[in-house]
Amino acid sequence: MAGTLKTVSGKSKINLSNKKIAIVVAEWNEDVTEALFDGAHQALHALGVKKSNIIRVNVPGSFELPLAAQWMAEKKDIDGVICIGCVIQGDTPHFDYICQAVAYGVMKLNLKINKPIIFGVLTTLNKKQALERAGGKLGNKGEEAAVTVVKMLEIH
Ligand code: RBF
Repeated sequence: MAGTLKTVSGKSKINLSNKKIAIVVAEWNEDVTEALFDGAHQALHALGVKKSNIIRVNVPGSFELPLAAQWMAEKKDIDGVICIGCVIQGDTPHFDYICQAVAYGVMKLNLKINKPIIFGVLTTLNKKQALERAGGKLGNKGEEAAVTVVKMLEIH
């Protein structure tokens, strides 16, 4: 059994109508990252975040996610950031370098900025695995990222 799915069930316990969330989206494997973005955007709205308070920024690839997330998180009015990406294993070791750099960069940013910066990055062996997690049979990890940022705002 894969990990527990965290799906949207009703509104958040806190008032999210004045919360502003940035979603940073990597353009590599955009069929996957667009589906993840849609999942995150719809879930944030369903939980109570106003559409006008969801700010989207695109970056070329996942490696660029931490810096763009930092730029967004540094803005006073941004309460949290969701990083969306999809890194698919190829024939060379780039996969390991990119995944490690992004995961470490995002984690470091959480502690530096003191705001929730969510790791919504798929790291898969192939496109099929990615699509299964981007609205396919294993749910939508973008939606889970939205639930996660709201849970972090609820406990802060
Ligand atoms: N970015 C992704 O978001 N997903 C990928 O699967 C991906 N594969 C890459 C493979 C190679 C060989 C290279 C050089 C880059 C890849 N990138 C990928 C882009 C990377 O995140 C970044 O945008 C570029 O390396 C420029 O800094």
